[in-house]
Amino acid sequence: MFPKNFLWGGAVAANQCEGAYQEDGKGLSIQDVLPHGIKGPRSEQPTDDNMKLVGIDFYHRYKEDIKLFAEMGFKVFRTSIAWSRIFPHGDEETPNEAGLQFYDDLFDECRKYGIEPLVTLSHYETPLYLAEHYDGWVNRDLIEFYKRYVTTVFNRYKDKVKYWLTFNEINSILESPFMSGGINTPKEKLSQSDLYQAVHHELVASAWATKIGHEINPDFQIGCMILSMPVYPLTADPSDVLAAMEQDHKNMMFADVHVRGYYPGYAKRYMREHGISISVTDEDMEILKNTVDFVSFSYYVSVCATADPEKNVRGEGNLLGGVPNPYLKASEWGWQIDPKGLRYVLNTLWDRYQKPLFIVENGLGAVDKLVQGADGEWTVEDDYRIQYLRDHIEQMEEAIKDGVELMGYTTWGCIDLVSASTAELRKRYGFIYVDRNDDGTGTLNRYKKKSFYWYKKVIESNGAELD
Ligand code: BGP
Repeated sequence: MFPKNFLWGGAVAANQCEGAYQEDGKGLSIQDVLPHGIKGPRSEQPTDDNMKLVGIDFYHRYKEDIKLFAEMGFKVFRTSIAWSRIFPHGDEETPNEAGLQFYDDLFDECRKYGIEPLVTLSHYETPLYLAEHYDGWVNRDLIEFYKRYVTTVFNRYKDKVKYWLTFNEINSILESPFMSGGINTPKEKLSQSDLYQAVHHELVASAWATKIGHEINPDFQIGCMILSMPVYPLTADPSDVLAAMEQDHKNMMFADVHVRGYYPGYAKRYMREHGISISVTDEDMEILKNTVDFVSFSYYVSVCATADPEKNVRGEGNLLGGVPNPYLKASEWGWQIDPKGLRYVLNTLWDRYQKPLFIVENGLGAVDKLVQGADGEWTVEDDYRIQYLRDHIEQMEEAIKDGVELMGYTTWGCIDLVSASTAELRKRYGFIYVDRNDDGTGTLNRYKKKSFYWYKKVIESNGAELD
């Protein structure tokens, strides 16, 4: 049984759906020069083959889309604020009023239907200027710029938004320094010390956001957001078990600092033994003690780890990868599907922290086919998506029975949008089909998929009816 006030809903990110990349004073973000996601080189300038420049035109069509979310019964809608709409370069003293107004209107529209906004402050969309002129989060100055930005939006939306996330999938910076941390230095030239310095700056900035947010409105609920990915030992060999533990530590460090307020011993050891030296001030250590109200995470895949170098091959997967699991099937993009892993993650995080948990991303990226139904309406028969989501919701319910405190569930890409990793539109996650293709064609019209009606029933019955 799901708790009475369970927050059912869906999630998107500004850069993957809004488009309007130069409208109303918006500055460029790093996404505007990433036409191929993390799979290809960045461009010097925005180019027409970059599907994010138009996205799904959410900037102009959000009213129509929120209405559809309301029709499904959403209690919560997760989106991000594009930092470069508010501070176009990121280092200005004063914000861009037109950018602020857009989010006022968007949050008002959500509230009109009783939908609670859940807002990510930084979702892979650092202003490009900060990347090019400061090397992104490697530079300590970004802490001040971020503080100014979050103070501005917290003050502005303090009566409209209650739930906030500081950085999307903060641990992904280890794998994708440019997309996740706005770090311009090419990955192969970036030293581990600089990388971990950037990590530290983000962790400090995140704690600042929690402190500032609670001062502005004590009712704010502020969470961290981790890319969660269970790491299983490939075999029962104790060396594999330890390899799994060590790989897991790299990710858990981020949640540990957010929840406990200090670096765990294993992280200090890792840095020591890898010649990583970072500068940390006394003030930083104090600020880190501002811990989060809840722990949110994305969940798509699990991976395996092994101590045997010959078996240590990397499979496909959500930004951070690992050794494929021989027991699991994969999506069309090679992401291994593991609903039981969700119950495992929920239990692990709950046992570790005893903090409320929030699943803020989960879903299946698939190729969809628009067909005409018996009633003449265009739709997508996405039974595979329904199956995927049902299997995961069942495991959420198991975890709740285990005693886990779960606040809510926002499926990823509740409306089709541009993929983060591949920048494709044909990798669709939505309950709502958007007629837009990777060659830039399409009417941008919206169509309800079969899963739209299914999810509506799930929400209506508070998770009791999953068939
Ligand atoms: C997460 C990101 C999202 C989202 C999702 C699906 O890593 O937080 O922004 O896109 O994964 O990934 P993709 O779009 O690559 O299929």
